[in-house]
Amino acid sequence: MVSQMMTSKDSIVALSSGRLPAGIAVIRISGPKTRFVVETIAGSVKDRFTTLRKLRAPDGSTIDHGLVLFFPGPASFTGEDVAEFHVHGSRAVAAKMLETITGFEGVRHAEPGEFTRRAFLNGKLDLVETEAIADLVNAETEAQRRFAVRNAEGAQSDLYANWRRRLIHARAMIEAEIDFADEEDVPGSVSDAVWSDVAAMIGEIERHIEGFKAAEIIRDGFEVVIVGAPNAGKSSLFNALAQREAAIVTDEPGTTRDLLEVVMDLNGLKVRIVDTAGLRHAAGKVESIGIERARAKAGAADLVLLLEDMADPVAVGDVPSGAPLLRIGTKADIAAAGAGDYDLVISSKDGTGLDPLLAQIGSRAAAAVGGSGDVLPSRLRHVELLTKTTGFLRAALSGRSQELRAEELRLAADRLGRIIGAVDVEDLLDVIFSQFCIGK
Ligand SMILES: Nc1nc2c(ncn2[C@@H]2O[C@H](COP(=O)(O)OP(=O)(O)O)[C@@H](O)[C@H]2O)c(=O)[nH]1
Ligand SMILES: [Mg+2]
Repeated sequence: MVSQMMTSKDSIVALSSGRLPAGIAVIRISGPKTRFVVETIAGSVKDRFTTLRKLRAPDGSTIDHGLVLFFPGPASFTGEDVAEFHVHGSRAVAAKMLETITGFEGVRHAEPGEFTRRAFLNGKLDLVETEAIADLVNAETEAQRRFAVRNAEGAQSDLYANWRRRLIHARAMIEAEIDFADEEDVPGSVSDAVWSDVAAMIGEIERHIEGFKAAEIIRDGFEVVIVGAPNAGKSSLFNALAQREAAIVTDEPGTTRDLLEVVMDLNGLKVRIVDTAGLRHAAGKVESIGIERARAKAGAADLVLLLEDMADPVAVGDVPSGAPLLRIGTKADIAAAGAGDYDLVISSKDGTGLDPLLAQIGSRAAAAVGGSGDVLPSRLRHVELLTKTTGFLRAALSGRSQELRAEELRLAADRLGRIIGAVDVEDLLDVIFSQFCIGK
């Protein structure tokens, strides 16, 4: 909370671009000292224009030549005066720039997420939008980028703000009815319409909450778990998909004892492939733990690949899984054709069937994340508050008096307000902004 109190006075500076050395480093500064720092280092520059300047330390020596941009507040990212210096991306230049700038009275290094935090505190972004910016900065796949950019533009916030407006309106109608209850001609149909809208909203919110699973898959990846008997060819498939020797392959049963994971990008979706210990009974202590882990992993997977050596099929019994399961016959290069009942037949050795398998995984992953235009809750935080919202809405529907029911509506709207940061979120800020890197 100390940083909170320093916020309005201090100017902050950070290296906002990535790891050095790089072609260019971007050093960003925000706060009341910004203009003075820019004018001292680069001379005066035209607002919002890019200017190439010699950048000088206060002792007059040249630090570098670079581009300077100055954005006067409040029309800037943080809402304060903001400047950027684009300099040569060496560690020495960046270090000298940071040292020089923090040498000014009232300027210090920024904390993680502090630029964005100021943007939030100055009303430039709501909380959901700041979270989306964190996601955008961290996006690795095309699906993550699309999802994050839509929310950074306000798609998710708009949804919550609309629900909240509807609830505030509903409560106003109910309170009006309470106030005018004595009068003869208050139409009962007003509150009927309000309560049917509230009931509809519960359904809308619950459908939206169901989308969290899809959001998790976009963010954390679609998890594909490979299971089967020892020597079924699991690690060989895993390596073929990873396109490297990530797992040890031998003809000795029980080689893989722990979970191994590779991350792939399939058509812009993050997919995690997990190799597991072979399922069998006669196993030593370490291997048994591995088998337990394999079963647990399969139980929580988004897709299970059950491998069977077509040349030497071994039954593995039940595979615990709530997820769809693909039965895959392996070692097609040495097994007789048409050996059994499989969804797909592969050979990790000669590559047979691997493209169709990848296509299957890709289309199942795409189906799991649903339509690309859906607005989804992007954080567990949102789901928790949405669940509380529907709880209050249900209480409102069944409340004993109009007064109590209006109060439940207030509590519900308040929870939606907490999601976007419209009400009382001081306690959430440190948690949320700790997700950011320095310089953002
Ligand atoms: N001919 C052939 N042998 C395979 C194939 N996949 C795996 N193997 C062999 O089967 C044995 C067990 O493979 P591995 O991937 O370690 O099986 P895991 O125990 O299920 O992980 C090794 O000797 C592999 O070389 C395949 O597609 N064709
Ligand atoms: Mg293995």
